[in-house]
Amino acid sequence: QNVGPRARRDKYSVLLPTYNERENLPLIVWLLVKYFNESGYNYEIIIIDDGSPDGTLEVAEQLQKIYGSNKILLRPREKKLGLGTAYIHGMKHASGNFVIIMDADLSHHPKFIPEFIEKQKEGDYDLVSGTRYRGNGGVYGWDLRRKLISRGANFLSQVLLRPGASDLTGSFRLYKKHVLESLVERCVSKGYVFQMEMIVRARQLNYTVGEVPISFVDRVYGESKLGGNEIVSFVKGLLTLFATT
Ligand SMILES: Nc1nc2c(ncn2[C@@H]2O[C@H](COP(=O)(O)OP(=O)(O)OP(=O)(O)O)[C@@H](O)[C@H]2O)c(=O)[nH]1
Ligand SMILES: *[C@@H]1O[C@H](CO)[C@@H](O)[C@H](O)[C@H]1NC(C)=O
Ligand SMILES: *[C@@H]1O[C@H](CO)[C@@H](O)[C@H](O)[C@H]1NC(C)=O
Ligand SMILES: [Mg+2]
Repeated sequence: QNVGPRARRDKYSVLLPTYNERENLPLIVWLLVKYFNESGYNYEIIIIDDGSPDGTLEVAEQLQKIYGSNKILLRPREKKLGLGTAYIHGMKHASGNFVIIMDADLSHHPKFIPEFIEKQKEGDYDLVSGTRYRGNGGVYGWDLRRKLISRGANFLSQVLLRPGASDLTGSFRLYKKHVLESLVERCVSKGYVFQMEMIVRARQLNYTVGEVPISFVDRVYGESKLGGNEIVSFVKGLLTLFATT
């Protein structure tokens, strides 16, 4: 399906940043392999582990043995240096002309990837963003507090930034590689604000954005960590973006 000459040349590099994802990694990789295999697109999976104390890297090495070192690339770093720089680090090693960014904790289901790819081709979009706030999109497993925070953050950002995309803080996205490179160069924020800045800068640079509704599922394994500090730094980051764009 959909494997014309153009599609055959395209390659999708999936960046999987991990920190303590030992329980989640085997399943996410298996699902990625399954959906790529079924849809016939060329791909590689780049795992960027930041010295997880739970042995995530050892699990990744096992997976590399199972699926092959042309499909699973390991680009670990010594210690936890943060998500933003993990993407940059992974991107440098990506050989695809498209890059897919997603979480490794099963919050983002690989079944949506073929939809991202088809959407991208449909409008030759520069980036395709997964959205929890349109169509069949949604969130599962969050308590009311977290839903309200997320909605509130998104609403406030929509009002202040008018970014032309419905989900600003989501991190399940597909980029043309050169577009990702040019955006990353310009983005200075950290944490959730980083994802938002990427979309805002994309709009400034007149990049085209496609959207695919996704269901986001809260992590089952591992620690969740949204606290007061994250909220404060999000609001600070949002206001900084508002002031500087
Ligand atoms: N390499 C690397 N990966 C990270 C780092 N921090 C988080 N990650 C990974 O980035 C992805 C998203 O982080 P999460 O901790 O799930 O962030 P979140 O979804 O906002 O929050 P919860 O799932 O509720 O904890 C996951 O795959 C993490 O393992 C980091 O410092 N370095
Ligand atoms: C991938 O697909 C091929 C044929 O389409 C099949 O033979 C193979 O078993 C599949 N591999 C996986 C891991 O699903
Ligand atoms: C984006 O498009 C607008 C309107 O067409 C134009 O004024 C602006 O210069 C463009 N920006 C860039 C970076 O190309
Ligand atoms: Mg998560």
